[in-house]
Amino acid sequence: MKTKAISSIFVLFAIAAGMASMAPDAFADHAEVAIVTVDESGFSQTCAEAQGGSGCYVPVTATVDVGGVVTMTNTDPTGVHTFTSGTVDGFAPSPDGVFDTGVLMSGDAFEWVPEAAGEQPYYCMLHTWMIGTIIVQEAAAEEHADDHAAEEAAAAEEAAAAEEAAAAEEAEHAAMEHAEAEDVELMVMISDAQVMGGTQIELEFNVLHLNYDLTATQNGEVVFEEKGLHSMELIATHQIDALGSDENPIDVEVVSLGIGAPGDEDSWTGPVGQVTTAKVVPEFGTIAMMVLAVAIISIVAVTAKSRVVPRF
Ligand SMILES: [Cu+2]
Repeated sequence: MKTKAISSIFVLFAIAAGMASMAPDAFADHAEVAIVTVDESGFSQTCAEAQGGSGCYVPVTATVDVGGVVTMTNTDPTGVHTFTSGTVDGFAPSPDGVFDTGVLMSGDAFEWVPEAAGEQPYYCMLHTWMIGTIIVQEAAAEEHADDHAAEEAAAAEEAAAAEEAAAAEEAEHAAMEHAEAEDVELMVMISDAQVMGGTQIELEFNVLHLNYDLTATQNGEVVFEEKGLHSMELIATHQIDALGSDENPIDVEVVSLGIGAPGDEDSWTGPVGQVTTAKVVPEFGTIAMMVLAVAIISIVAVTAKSRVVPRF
């Protein structure tokens, strides 16, 4: 009786151990991978594998599934970099056009969803010693490798099923990416001050490198209009040659165009067309004091779905 109990515990343990050892292989997947840049890789080539380093991108070889998401982030606080698909021969780059992050400021990121299996080399346009490789594999390739070896006949059928699953997963990822893009929350705070017979508008953003249009109207007349503005910093100021009052308030409108380097619209991220408005009605305090009348009436986010969310 005692022996039986002990042996059944042993059997249970053996089963559990067997399952545990199988688990990592069965569930190994590469739906997402993050690649970052090495600090100061723009100043020194010591990170380059050719110079005996471990690579200027980390990981220097990344693996991802077809339909997975590769997030490329410039984490180097000292410089700008790109992740540009293609190869470099000495200093002569050959971009292949599969992806290009464009110039990423420190802290900026870019997402790429690979569509085909294979090895994808990439480099930094600005520092050609920075090179890396992304290995794109069929989704669940590791899982199926053993099955194929065991039974050749079932291989074709299985591959078709895997392809179907990969396509479904890809669609799912695409949908997810879309949802994420929509969920980027952009906040613009508008404040104003009376300066030298005009009004200084201060915009405070929660993101760096916002591109935007700024328009100010008074009594239906445009008193300020600039399109395609870019803010490197979290704060931007603009001078308007008009004064707001209770009777004649100035309506300020900021429309977001996207986040990213100016002139590189294709790689811009973030909400486009988000509108933030404010009414400027300066209140005068004591003499010679600059009064910051923060007149944030409403911040209205307009997404692609026309979802209207009032914010303060
Ligand atoms: Cu670089």
